[in-house]
Amino acid sequence: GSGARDRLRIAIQKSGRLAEPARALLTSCGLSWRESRDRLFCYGESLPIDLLLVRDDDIPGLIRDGVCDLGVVGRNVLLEQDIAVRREREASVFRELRALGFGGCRLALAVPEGWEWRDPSQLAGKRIATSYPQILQQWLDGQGVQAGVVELSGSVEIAPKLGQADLICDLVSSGATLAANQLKPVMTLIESEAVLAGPVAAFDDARGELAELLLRRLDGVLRMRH
Ligand code: PRT
Ligand code: ZN
Repeated sequence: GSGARDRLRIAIQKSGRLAEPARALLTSCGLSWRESRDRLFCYGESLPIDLLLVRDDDIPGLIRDGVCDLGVVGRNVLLEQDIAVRREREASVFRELRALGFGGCRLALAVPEGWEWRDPSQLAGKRIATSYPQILQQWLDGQGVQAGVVELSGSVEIAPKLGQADLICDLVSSGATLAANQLKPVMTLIESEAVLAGPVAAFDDARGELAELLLRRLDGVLRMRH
C-alpha cells in the first residue's frame, strides 16, 4: 500500500536496566548505527534497521500505533499493557517474539516480615500497592479474591510503612530492596525478562524480510550465549 516501509524501526530503552544489554544484543546481530549520542533516533548503517530510544513504558504503545515495528521491553511491561488492550479491544495487538535472556526478575507479592503467610485467601479485603494493576487484578480474579489495588508509579516498597497499603506486588531481583523495607516475598505472579516484542499482525512490505533476517541472527546469537 501507500504506507509501505522499507526500513525496520526498533524501540529500545533510552536509559535504564535494559538499555545497554539491548543495544549490545542488537550489535551482536551485526547491526550498527550512525551515532547520535543524545538523540532519540539512531540510523541503521549495516542494515536498514533503525533504533528509537524511549522510556520502556512507551514501547508497547509505539508498537500498537505502528510508530515502531519491534521493541525490547520487559515481559512485565508488555503483559501489563497487553491486558489493558485486551480489556478494551478483546484481542491482543502485541506478541512476544523471543525471550532475550537478560533483565531477569519476577513480579511477586511481598508482605511485612511479621505476617504468617498461608495462601491467597488471606488477601481478601487487603490493600495491595503496585505499579502493575492489570497483572495483579487479573491474578486476583483468577484466585477469586477481592482485594484493593492501589496503583503507585514508584517507591512501591515503602507503601506499607506509609500506611498506603497492607502489602505490595513489585518486581524483585536480588530481594535486597524488600529486605531493606522489612518485607518478604511470598508468591510469584510472573517470571520476567527482556523480550523482543512485535505486533500480532504480519508486516506486508520489506519489513517482513528484515524482521525475519533479524530473528534468524538473534536465534544464532542467543544459542551461542546459552
Ligand atoms: O526510564 P524508564 O521508564 O525507561 O525506566 P524504568 O525506571 O521504568 O525501568 P528500569 O530500567 O528500572 O527497569 C526496566 C526493566 O528491567 C523492568 O521493566 C524489568 O523488566 C527489568 N528489571 C529487572 C527490573 C529489575 N530487574 C529490578 N530489580 N526492574 C526493576 N527492578 C527494581 C525492583 O522493583 C526493586 O525495587 O529494582 C529494585 C531492586 O531490586 P532488588 O530485588 O535487586 O533489590
Ligand atoms: Zn519505565
